[in-house]
Amino acid sequence: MSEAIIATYLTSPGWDLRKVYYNPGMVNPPDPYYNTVDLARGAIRTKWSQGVALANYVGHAFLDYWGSTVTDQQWHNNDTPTLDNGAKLPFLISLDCLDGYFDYPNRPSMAEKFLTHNNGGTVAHFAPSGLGIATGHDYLHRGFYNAIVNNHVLQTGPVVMAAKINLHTNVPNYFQDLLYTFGLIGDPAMSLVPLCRTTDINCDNRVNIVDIQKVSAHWNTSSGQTGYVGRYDVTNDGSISIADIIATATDYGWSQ
Ligand SMILES: [Ca+2]
Ligand SMILES: [Ca+2]
Repeated sequence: MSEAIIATYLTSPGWDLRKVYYNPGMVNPPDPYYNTVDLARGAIRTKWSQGVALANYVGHAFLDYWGSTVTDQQWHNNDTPTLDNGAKLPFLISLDCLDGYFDYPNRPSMAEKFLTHNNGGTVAHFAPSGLGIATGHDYLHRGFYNAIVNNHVLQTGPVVMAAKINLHTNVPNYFQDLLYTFGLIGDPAMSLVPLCRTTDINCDNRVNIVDIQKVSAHWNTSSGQTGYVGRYDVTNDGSISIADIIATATDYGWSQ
Protein backbone atom coordinates (compact mmCIF):
# COMPACT_ATOMS: atom_id res chain seq x y z
CA MET A 1 0.00 0.00 0.00
CA SER A 2 2.75 2.46 0.92
CA GLU A 3 4.82 1.58 -2.13
CA ALA A 4 1.78 1.96 -4.42
CA ILE A 5 1.26 5.49 -3.10
CA ILE A 6 4.93 6.31 -3.52
CA ALA A 7 4.95 4.97 -7.08
CA THR A 8 1.91 7.10 -7.97
CA TYR A 9 2.47 10.39 -6.17
CA LEU A 10 5.99 10.65 -4.79
CA THR A 11 8.06 10.10 -7.90
CA SER A 12 9.77 13.47 -8.12
CA PRO A 13 13.53 12.92 -8.24
CA GLY A 14 14.26 15.89 -5.98
CA TRP A 15 12.42 14.44 -2.99
CA ASP A 16 14.07 12.65 -0.10
CA LEU A 17 11.89 9.74 0.99
CA ARG A 18 12.67 8.11 4.32
CA LYS A 19 11.06 4.79 5.09
CA VAL A 20 10.81 2.45 8.05
CA TYR A 21 9.39 -1.04 7.56
CA TYR A 22 8.94 -3.38 10.51
CA ASN A 23 9.32 -7.02 9.48
CA PRO A 24 10.16 -9.44 12.32
CA GLY A 25 10.59 -12.30 9.86
CA MET A 26 13.71 -10.92 8.18
CA VAL A 27 17.25 -11.92 9.14
CA ASN A 28 19.81 -9.09 9.17
CA PRO A 29 17.55 -6.81 7.16
CA PRO A 30 19.02 -3.76 5.39
CA ASP A 31 17.58 -0.26 5.89
CA PRO A 32 14.70 0.55 5.61
CA TYR A 33 13.69 -2.85 7.04
CA TYR A 34 13.91 -3.52 10.77
CA ASN A 35 13.20 -6.83 12.46
CA THR A 36 12.66 -5.77 16.07
CA VAL A 37 10.34 -3.17 17.51
CA ASP A 38 13.28 -1.47 19.23
CA LEU A 39 15.16 -1.07 15.94
CA ALA A 40 12.03 0.14 14.15
CA ARG A 41 11.33 2.63 16.93
CA GLY A 42 14.89 3.94 16.80
CA ALA A 43 14.67 4.39 13.03
CA ILE A 44 11.37 6.25 13.32
CA ARG A 45 12.90 8.56 15.94
CA THR A 46 16.04 9.22 13.90
CA LYS A 47 14.33 9.84 10.57
CA TRP A 48 11.52 11.92 12.05
CA SER A 49 13.91 14.00 14.16
CA GLN A 50 15.95 14.90 11.07
CA GLY A 51 12.91 16.88 9.88
CA VAL A 52 10.32 15.93 7.25
CA ALA A 53 7.52 17.90 5.56
CA LEU A 54 5.03 15.05 5.44
CA ALA A 55 4.88 11.95 7.59
CA ASN A 56 2.85 8.87 7.00
CA TYR A 57 1.95 5.76 9.02
CA VAL A 58 0.26 2.69 7.55
CA GLY A 59 -0.50 -0.30 9.74
CA HIS A 60 -2.24 -1.45 12.89
CA ALA A 61 -2.66 0.90 15.81
CA PHE A 62 -4.55 1.60 18.99
CA LEU A 63 -5.35 4.81 20.81
CA ASP A 64 -1.83 5.25 22.17
CA TYR A 65 0.49 3.02 20.14
CA TRP A 66 1.39 1.88 16.63
CA GLY A 67 1.60 -1.90 16.31
CA SER A 68 -0.58 -5.01 16.18
CA THR A 69 -0.70 -5.81 19.89
CA VAL A 70 0.62 -4.49 23.19
CA THR A 71 3.74 -6.67 22.75
CA ASP A 72 4.38 -5.43 19.23
CA GLN A 73 4.58 -1.67 19.66
CA GLN A 74 6.80 0.20 17.23
CA TRP A 75 5.80 3.50 18.76
CA HIS A 76 3.98 4.38 21.98
CA ASN A 77 2.84 7.69 23.40
CA ASN A 78 5.67 7.32 25.93
CA ASP A 79 8.14 7.50 23.03
CA THR A 80 6.82 10.80 21.67
CA PRO A 81 8.72 13.02 24.18
CA THR A 82 11.97 11.59 22.71
CA LEU A 83 11.31 13.22 19.34
CA ASP A 84 13.55 16.26 18.90
CA ASN A 85 12.56 17.57 15.49
CA GLY A 86 12.06 21.04 17.02
CA ALA A 87 10.32 23.42 14.62
CA LYS A 88 10.58 20.98 11.69
CA LEU A 89 7.03 19.80 12.16
CA PRO A 90 5.46 17.39 9.64
CA PHE A 91 1.84 17.08 8.59
CA LEU A 92 1.14 13.46 9.56
CA ILE A 93 -1.44 11.19 8.00
CA SER A 94 -2.06 7.79 9.58
CA LEU A 95 -3.96 5.07 7.80
CA ASP A 96 -4.72 2.90 10.78
CA CYS A 97 -7.19 2.64 13.66
CA LEU A 98 -7.88 4.86 16.64
CA ASP A 99 -4.69 6.95 16.97
CA GLY A 100 -6.85 10.09 16.65
CA TYR A 101 -9.30 8.97 19.37
CA PHE A 102 -9.25 12.41 20.99
CA ASP A 103 -12.29 12.11 23.28
CA TYR A 104 -11.30 9.09 25.35
CA PRO A 105 -11.37 10.25 29.00
CA ASN A 106 -8.03 10.78 30.72
CA ARG A 107 -6.04 8.92 28.07
CA PRO A 108 -4.58 11.13 25.32
CA SER A 109 -4.46 9.76 21.80
CA MET A 110 -1.28 9.66 19.77
CA ALA A 111 -2.49 12.61 17.70
CA GLU A 112 -2.77 14.77 20.80
CA LYS A 113 0.64 13.73 22.13
CA PHE A 114 2.33 14.44 18.79
CA LEU A 115 0.66 17.83 18.42
CA THR A 116 1.33 19.04 21.95
CA HIS A 117 4.93 17.77 22.26
CA ASN A 118 7.11 20.75 23.17
CA ASN A 119 10.25 19.90 21.19
CA GLY A 120 8.80 18.48 18.00
CA GLY A 121 6.04 16.08 17.00
CA THR A 122 3.56 17.23 14.35
CA VAL A 123 2.09 20.47 13.08
CA ALA A 124 -1.18 18.66 12.32
CA HIS A 125 -2.39 15.07 12.09
CA PHE A 126 -5.11 13.55 9.90
CA ALA A 127 -6.08 10.58 12.04
CA PRO A 128 -9.00 8.25 12.82
CA SER A 129 -11.00 8.19 16.04
CA GLY A 130 -12.45 4.80 15.10
CA LEU A 131 -11.72 1.56 13.29
CA GLY A 132 -11.19 1.08 9.57
CA ILE A 133 -9.72 -1.15 6.89
CA ALA A 134 -7.02 -0.56 4.31
CA THR A 135 -9.28 -0.68 1.25
CA GLY A 136 -11.21 2.31 2.57
CA HIS A 137 -8.09 4.08 3.77
CA ASP A 138 -6.63 3.90 0.28
CA TYR A 139 -9.16 6.43 -1.05
CA LEU A 140 -8.33 8.90 1.71
CA HIS A 141 -4.63 8.31 1.16
CA ARG A 142 -4.79 8.98 -2.58
CA GLY A 143 -6.99 12.03 -2.16
CA PHE A 144 -4.54 13.41 0.40
CA TYR A 145 -1.49 13.11 -1.84
CA ASN A 146 -3.31 14.11 -5.00
CA ALA A 147 -4.32 17.36 -3.29
CA ILE A 148 -0.82 18.19 -2.07
CA VAL A 149 1.31 16.89 -4.93
CA ASN A 150 -0.85 17.37 -8.01
CA ASN A 151 -3.09 20.23 -7.02
CA HIS A 152 -0.70 22.17 -4.80
CA VAL A 153 -3.23 22.49 -2.00
CA LEU A 154 -1.11 23.93 0.77
CA GLN A 155 -3.50 24.23 3.68
CA THR A 156 -4.33 21.43 6.08
CA GLY A 157 -8.15 21.82 6.13
CA PRO A 158 -8.62 21.77 2.34
CA VAL A 159 -6.24 18.79 2.02
CA VAL A 160 -8.36 16.82 4.48
CA MET A 161 -11.54 17.80 2.62
CA ALA A 162 -9.99 16.65 -0.67
CA ALA A 163 -9.13 13.27 0.87
CA LYS A 164 -12.70 12.80 2.08
CA ILE A 165 -14.22 13.97 -1.21
CA ASN A 166 -12.04 11.42 -3.02
CA LEU A 167 -13.40 8.65 -0.82
CA HIS A 168 -17.01 9.80 -1.10
CA THR A 169 -17.05 10.30 -4.87
CA ASN A 170 -15.25 7.04 -5.71
CA VAL A 171 -17.15 4.70 -3.39
CA PRO A 172 -20.30 6.54 -2.25
CA ASN A 173 -21.80 3.33 -0.84
CA TYR A 174 -18.78 2.07 1.11
CA PHE A 175 -16.51 3.15 3.95
CA GLN A 176 -18.68 6.15 4.78
CA ASP A 177 -17.83 5.71 8.45
CA LEU A 178 -14.34 6.98 7.63
CA LEU A 179 -15.80 10.35 6.58
CA TYR A 180 -16.92 10.79 10.18
CA THR A 181 -14.17 9.09 12.14
CA PHE A 182 -11.17 10.63 10.36
CA GLY A 183 -10.45 14.08 11.66
CA LEU A 184 -7.86 16.80 11.59
CA ILE A 185 -6.06 17.18 14.91
CA GLY A 186 -4.62 20.64 14.40
CA ASP A 187 -5.46 23.99 12.82
CA PRO A 188 -7.38 23.69 9.52
CA ALA A 189 -6.02 27.06 8.40
CA MET A 190 -2.39 25.95 8.84
CA SER A 191 -0.21 26.57 5.79
CA LEU A 192 1.98 23.69 4.64
CA VAL A 193 5.57 23.93 3.50
CA PRO A 194 5.61 23.83 -0.34
CA LEU A 195 7.24 20.59 -1.45
CA CYS A 196 8.95 22.32 -4.36
CA ARG A 197 9.24 25.66 -6.14
CA THR A 198 6.05 26.58 -8.00
CA THR A 199 7.79 26.77 -11.38
CA ASP A 200 9.73 23.54 -10.78
CA ILE A 201 6.83 21.47 -12.07
CA ASN A 202 8.50 18.07 -11.86
CA CYS A 203 10.24 18.90 -8.57
CA ASP A 204 13.74 17.94 -9.61
CA ASN A 205 15.24 21.08 -8.05
CA ARG A 206 15.79 22.92 -11.33
CA VAL A 207 13.63 24.90 -13.73
CA ASN A 208 14.30 24.08 -17.36
CA ILE A 209 12.68 23.10 -20.65
CA VAL A 210 11.11 20.01 -19.05
CA ASP A 211 9.00 22.19 -16.77
CA ILE A 212 7.95 24.48 -19.62
CA GLN A 213 6.94 21.46 -21.69
CA LYS A 214 4.83 20.10 -18.86
CA VAL A 215 2.92 23.38 -18.50
CA SER A 216 2.51 23.65 -22.27
CA ALA A 217 1.04 20.15 -22.44
CA HIS A 218 -1.80 21.18 -20.11
CA TRP A 219 -2.53 24.65 -21.38
CA ASN A 220 -5.94 25.97 -22.32
CA THR A 221 -7.74 24.21 -19.49
CA SER A 222 -9.57 25.74 -16.57
CA SER A 223 -10.42 24.66 -13.06
CA GLY A 224 -13.19 22.06 -13.15
CA GLN A 225 -12.36 20.90 -16.69
CA THR A 226 -10.84 17.54 -17.50
CA GLY A 227 -7.12 18.01 -17.94
CA TYR A 228 -6.79 20.85 -15.46
CA VAL A 229 -4.24 20.02 -12.78
CA GLY A 230 -3.38 22.65 -10.22
CA ARG A 231 0.37 22.12 -10.28
CA TYR A 232 0.53 23.38 -13.90
CA ASP A 233 -1.39 26.53 -13.01
CA VAL A 234 1.73 28.39 -11.95
CA THR A 235 -0.06 31.72 -11.52
CA ASN A 236 -2.81 30.04 -9.48
CA ASP A 237 -5.62 31.91 -11.25
CA GLY A 238 -7.76 28.89 -12.16
CA SER A 239 -6.64 28.49 -15.77
CA ILE A 240 -3.56 27.20 -17.54
CA SER A 241 -2.63 29.72 -20.20
CA ILE A 242 0.28 31.49 -21.87
CA ALA A 243 0.76 33.35 -18.59
CA ASP A 244 1.80 30.11 -16.89
CA ILE A 245 4.27 29.27 -19.64
CA ILE A 246 5.73 32.77 -19.41
CA ALA A 247 5.96 32.56 -15.62
CA THR A 248 7.82 29.28 -15.85
CA ALA A 249 10.09 30.53 -18.63
CA THR A 250 10.91 33.64 -16.59
CA ASP A 251 12.28 31.33 -13.89
CA TYR A 252 14.34 29.35 -16.42
CA GLY A 253 17.74 28.37 -15.09
CA TRP A 254 16.83 28.35 -11.40
CA SER A 255 18.40 25.47 -9.54
CA GLN A 256 18.97 24.45 -5.97
CA1 LIG B 1 12.10 20.93 -12.88
CA1 LIG C 1 -2.68 30.33 -14.63
